[in-house]
Order: sequence, then structure tokens, then C-alpha cells
Amino acid sequence: MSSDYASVAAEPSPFLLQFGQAALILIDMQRDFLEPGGFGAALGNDVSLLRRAIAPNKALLAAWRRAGGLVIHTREGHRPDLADLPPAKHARGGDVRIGDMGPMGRILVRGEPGHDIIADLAPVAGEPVIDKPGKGAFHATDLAAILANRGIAQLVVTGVTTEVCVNTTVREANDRGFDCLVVADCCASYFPEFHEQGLRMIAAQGGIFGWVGQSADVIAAIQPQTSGAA
Ligand code: TIU
Repeated sequence: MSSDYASVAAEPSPFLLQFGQAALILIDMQRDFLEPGGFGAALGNDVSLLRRAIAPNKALLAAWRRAGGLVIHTREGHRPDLADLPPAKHARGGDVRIGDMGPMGRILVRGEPGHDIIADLAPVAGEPVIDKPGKGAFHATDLAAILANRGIAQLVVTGVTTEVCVNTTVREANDRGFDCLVVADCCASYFPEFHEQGLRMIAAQGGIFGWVGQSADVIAAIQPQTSGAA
């Protein structure tokens, strides 16, 4: 990009993207949440509601990679011995529990097929993958250190689910001083009304937690400038 920052249309005001200090972070685009037969489906959720976010994420990820930006992926999951799983978290969720055997291996356990990121958005070499035991990506991970080491001050946030892991991560990031642009069409929830309200909660009150934009506007802002002068 030729300028220091690009203005991206967003709520509640344009987001001034400084690409060199920004990371794209994809939250928990894992098989357990997005594929039939995973944890999300086992809880009775309609995974097609989440799968809407795959194509926009794919386009944004490709554009971000082409522009040479830092990409970070997260996965929610636990050690195979479940030693990092708080009993309070283990107890919740109904009949299907973290660590139980499911069609894609043990649910939300690291190393199991269901814990993997979906093939459409698979990380490539050099892209940090943050394995997180909580809903927020900062809690009990090395994300803060990775961002500090790379001089990152802004996060462009996508993933699932809007009101759970995306919101928790954005709130954690906001308290740590990051500017967050949440990409609405790249996020999704099993509950459409939670998706809408989750986004509104971020941009309300003058951007209490950050900004909310659309993938097409981010992509347009990071595309290499093509001038007429060849
Ligand atoms: N990644 C994430 O949001 N984890 C969840 O458990 N979300 C639900 O909405 N259940």
C-alpha cells in the first residue's frame, strides 16, 4: 500500500487500517464447530449458519496473504489428559462433553481431527496457530507475546462464534490496547440474533470495543494500488 493507512468503511466510524501494524486473526474456524458431526452439531446447532462465513473468510485470507500481512489462527481445545480443562467448563454443555468421543475424534481435544481448522482455511507455513483453552485468544496463550514481537497494534478479527469466542477475544484485545476491526460477514453464530447483537455490542457507544466492517471493504483497502502509470 502506498499510504500509511487506508480508510475502511466501518461502524461507528471509518477504521484507519495501518496494514504494517495489523494482523488478521481467524478465530476457531475448526471442524468441531463448522462441520456436521462436530461439537457444535452435537449440541444441536445448525452448522450451516456458521458455514456462511467460510467463503468471505477465504477471500479475505487470500487477499491478506497476497498483500503480505501477518495471519494468525486460533483453535479452542484442550490437552488430551484434559488437565487444562476447568471442571466448571467440563460440566457444561449438556450430554456431549469436551473429551468425549465423537465422529471426528475426541471433542475439542488437541490432535483430534475435529480440532483441526477446516481445509478451506488451513494455515500455511509461517502463520502462527494459537491453541487456546478458553474462549478468549489471550487467556493462557502466547498471543500477546507474538503480537508484541511483530509490532502489531491493530487486529482484523473474523471467525466463530460472534458472541462467544470472537466477542471475548475482542474484549480482551481492547483492554490490552489493540484497535479491533471485526469483519461482520466473516463472523457467524448458531444464533443469528446473537450474531447481530454481538456485532452491535462492539460498535455501540462510539466503538466501545472496536469497529465493525465488511470483508469487501477490507479487501479493497489492502489490494496493491494499481496506478495508470505502467
Ligand atoms: N469458538 C467458540 O465460539 N466456542 C464456542 O464454544 N462457541 C459456542 O458458540 N458454543
